[in-house]
Amino acid sequence: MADDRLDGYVDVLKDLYPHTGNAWVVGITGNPGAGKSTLTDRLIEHWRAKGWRIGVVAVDPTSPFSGGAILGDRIRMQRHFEDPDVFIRSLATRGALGGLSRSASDIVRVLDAWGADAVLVETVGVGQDELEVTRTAHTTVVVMAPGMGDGVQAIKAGIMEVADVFAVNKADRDGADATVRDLELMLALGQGVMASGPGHVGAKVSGPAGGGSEGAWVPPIVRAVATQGKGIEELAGKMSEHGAWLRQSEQGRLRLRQRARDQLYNEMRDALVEAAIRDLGERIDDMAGQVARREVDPYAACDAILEAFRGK
Ligand SMILES: Nc1nc2c(ncn2[C@@H]2O[C@H](COP(=O)(O)OP(=O)(O)O)[C@@H](O)[C@H]2O)c(=O)[nH]1
Ligand SMILES: [Mg+2]
Repeated sequence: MADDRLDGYVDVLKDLYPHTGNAWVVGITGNPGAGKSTLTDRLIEHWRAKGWRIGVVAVDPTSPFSGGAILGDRIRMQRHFEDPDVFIRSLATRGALGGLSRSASDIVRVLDAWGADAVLVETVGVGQDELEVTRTAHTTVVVMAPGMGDGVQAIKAGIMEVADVFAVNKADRDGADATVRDLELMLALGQGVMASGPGHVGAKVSGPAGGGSEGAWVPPIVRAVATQGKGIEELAGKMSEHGAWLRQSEQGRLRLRQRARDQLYNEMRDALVEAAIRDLGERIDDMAGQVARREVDPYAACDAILEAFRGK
């Protein structure tokens, strides 16, 4: 129901809110086929063994009609469906009011209130909407796999930005070393380490820079073979380190504040548009007609609507 944003449901979210704030929200993103669902399944297994309660939101708008990818996700995580302490929700529809990220973050809140210790959000790292979804996460893992055009060139700039941990999955295949090297190089360039020579690269690319809790976070790179459960322990460990960094370091806390602000902006954007439509619906329709006839440009139309809305 949260993904439909039915009437009255904001009230439900409000009631739930005091019960939220305990879940660690983890984003798992990357190209289709990289192994996100298989890794998610392994991470569920890993954390269930510690007695954690787990929520999963699988967002895959790439196949809204066939449901193909979602079906695949379900199969990948099937063994956890019977477990009462694992709740898995698929979200395939694009174009819901407020978009995917709002729907996803609403469901995350519901799972948080349900008592999840961790909520995993699996999302395809392709479009803006999907990247937006990862902004709801505390810790985001970008999953790459060798030999599927996942070379560094193929990494969207936006994806680099959201990565807290890199998982180079399918390390049983040729090319994993090259993928790791490419990533290390790219991270080094991003950190400006190249200025002091490539010899520093290896040292830099692991955990919080400088070892102190106040430093910037440098995304570690973990190799994994999700199908064999290899590298999961290390991956989960690095993810936990990131979670701790968020809570304990100055920069981490700053990130948490930015995340809260982003979420507020999202909520405001939707609420403001809805309020304007409620108050000025006809006027906006009229403006849209004028824009369609090219009697007015959309910028001027927007200014006029804002003006009218402010005057309310
Ligand atoms: N060889 C190999 N195949 C894997 C590995 N992890 C996943 N796969 C396979 O890759 C395919 C896509 O995996 P899936 O988890 O659905 O990827 P997603 O689209 O990113 O969620 C499936 O056939 C998996 O069995 C791995 O570590 N090694
Ligand atoms: Mg998947």
